[in-house]
Amino acid sequence: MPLLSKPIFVGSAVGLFLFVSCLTACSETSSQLISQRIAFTSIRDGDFEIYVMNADGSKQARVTNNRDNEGRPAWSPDGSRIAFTSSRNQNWDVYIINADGTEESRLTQNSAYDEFPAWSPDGTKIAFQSDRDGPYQIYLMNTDGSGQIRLTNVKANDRTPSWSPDGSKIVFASERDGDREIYVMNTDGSAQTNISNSPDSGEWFPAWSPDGSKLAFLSDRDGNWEVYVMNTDGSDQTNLTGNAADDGCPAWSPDGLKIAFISDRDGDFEVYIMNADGSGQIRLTRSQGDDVFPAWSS
Ligand SMILES: [Ca+2]
Ligand SMILES: [Ca+2]
Ligand SMILES: [Ca+2]
Ligand SMILES: [Ca+2]
Repeated sequence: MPLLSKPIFVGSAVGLFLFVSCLTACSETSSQLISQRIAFTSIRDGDFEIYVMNADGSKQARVTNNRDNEGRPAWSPDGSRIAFTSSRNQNWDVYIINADGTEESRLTQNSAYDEFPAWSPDGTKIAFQSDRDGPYQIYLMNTDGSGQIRLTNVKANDRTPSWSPDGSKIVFASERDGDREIYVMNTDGSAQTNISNSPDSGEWFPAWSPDGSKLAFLSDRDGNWEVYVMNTDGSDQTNLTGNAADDGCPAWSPDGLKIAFISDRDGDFEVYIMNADGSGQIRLTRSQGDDVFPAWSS
């Protein structure tokens, strides 16, 4: 990042140079965040709705307006549309809406719970979880709702899919080994592999980093929910939040430098952001009631 090439005043103290450089860096970071958007779910108006804000927390605006609950937003790769789930038909279904709240359409028509949409990097497919055949399993469909196929087939819950940035793999959480673990598979459902291998704790909610090298996920191995990060082979599992409250729902910024997450450290769940090493944790929402499921637009 460009810093001042020389002190403003000849002979000025190094301290002044560092101070001015910091101001430059800080304002750049702030302007980058203002130009990026985070979608999330909030109950601030009485039931859960999809909201969008700038990534510095400014301009929080409601996208959906419905008396039932809307949740789990996922951006289309071009940033124009948001997939989400709604309970308006007495069960959960996947919908798509333009980011400005226009042109809403329903993708699943099944009486089961269809939830947690995840858009493929090329924009052509949506992975989701459904309990239509028993336990939750991972499914795939086209973005108009056609071509719904099942990818996993086990007698335990498979949930919370997330795509690799190259579109070749899907990571998800599975309870097939008796506790929650992070699994990865090819997008045709082949080669399903446990990569977290932590039998004494629950691991779920994986999110693939934009450069493909890391997975953020949740674990309760330290007694409460924390955001962790690990390499895609399961090595180097590192606690990023380290807070006695529950922390969850990690979502990477498009440049991979930051992670949005939720925490109830201040009373109820609010959306926070932090640097990808866990430093610089900042609260973005300040509403009555829960703000959850942040999703960072690319
Ligand atoms: Ca609603
Ligand atoms: Ca449904
Ligand atoms: Ca586990
Ligand atoms: Ca925690």
